Amino acid sequence: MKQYILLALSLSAFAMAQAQEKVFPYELPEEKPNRPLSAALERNYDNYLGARPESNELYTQFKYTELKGFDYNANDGTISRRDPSKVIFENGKYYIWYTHRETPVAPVGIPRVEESNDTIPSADWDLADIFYATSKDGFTWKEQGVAVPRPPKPQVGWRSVTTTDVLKWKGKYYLYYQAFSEAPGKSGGDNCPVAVSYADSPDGPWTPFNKEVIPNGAPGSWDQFSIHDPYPIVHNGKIYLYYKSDFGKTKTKDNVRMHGLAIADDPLGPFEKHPLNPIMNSGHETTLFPFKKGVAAFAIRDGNELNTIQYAEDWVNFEIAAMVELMPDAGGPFVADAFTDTKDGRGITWGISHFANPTRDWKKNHVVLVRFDCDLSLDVDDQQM
Ligand code: AAL
Repeated sequence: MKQYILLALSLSAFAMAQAQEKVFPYELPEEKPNRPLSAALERNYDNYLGARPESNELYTQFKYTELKGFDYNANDGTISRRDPSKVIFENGKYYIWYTHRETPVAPVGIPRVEESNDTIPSADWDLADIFYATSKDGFTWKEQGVAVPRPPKPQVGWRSVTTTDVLKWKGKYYLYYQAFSEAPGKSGGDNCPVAVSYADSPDGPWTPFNKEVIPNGAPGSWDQFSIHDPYPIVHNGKIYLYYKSDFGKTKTKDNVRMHGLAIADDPLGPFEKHPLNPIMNSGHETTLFPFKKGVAAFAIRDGNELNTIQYAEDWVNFEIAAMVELMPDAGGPFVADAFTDTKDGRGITWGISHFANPTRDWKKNHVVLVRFDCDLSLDVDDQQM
């Protein structure tokens, strides 16, 4: 009799557990449950690429590693390297291009126009040239020197050329960059259009096109003060160049940053700004890569949707795909399929980014390049990071 009672009790406990599991499962189901859901749970299934961060292909954590091979004058602030391009692999090695400043003193504050002159920079990216470096393994780099120097006055960019990114198109190479014809901050914002130089080899020599290739917007438009962080990718047989601009009266006040898109059939233009610009409501520097049919973008540091990775299947209308932390500043990823016009982007696992003011001393203010690793590849499994 006692045995029957025990059996009955354990059967009913089992049945209760089963029933409960249907309502409060211990494992979060990957598929959307077929029952009324709270707004938060609806969103969890409708808005993200996976029900848990671990199953969301655009979720990752980031790991950082110091680079070897760069000399920073004992980090005294007189040498800065920042805003790296995406990484490309050519001639058996990796290449990056970046902003290189070497000045007698560091810029104090961001930006300090009153104290700047022909040799004292107003900002970390003032009085800079575009340098490049190569590496066999992505950790140890050899600085190869200048790729694009600032041109003589009054050519566009005579004051500073910065924040470059690379395009490979029909066997030629193109570097797009911010071209300053006055010290950053002088007219409030950065006030720079985009210029371009081209070469037959990633080792140069680079020929400047000597014209603005993407001009600032008309007065009153969202991108009237600057076209920052130009970032080209090949899509649908065209050049999709993403960029960032600042709305705001000054560099430090009321500033809102968003992303825009300009499209061209030819690397030297004309570039047509997308009618839906701005196409991302957040983000600082531009980091994007083909992903499946669409494009994925980092929303770094600024805006309502900061610290997210976003996805646009049509390359224009971005949605939040994942929330992340400790994102790379100014990330320049190694994007193997950036220029192949892929319809099945494979994602990224590493790149170069920057850390600002590593000594935490404004008198030694400068920026250093670092490596980041992440797990945003469709070909590499989670365990490899
Ligand atoms: C960066 C970029 C652009 C800005 C400045 C230098 O991180 O957004 O390049 O002009 O800051």
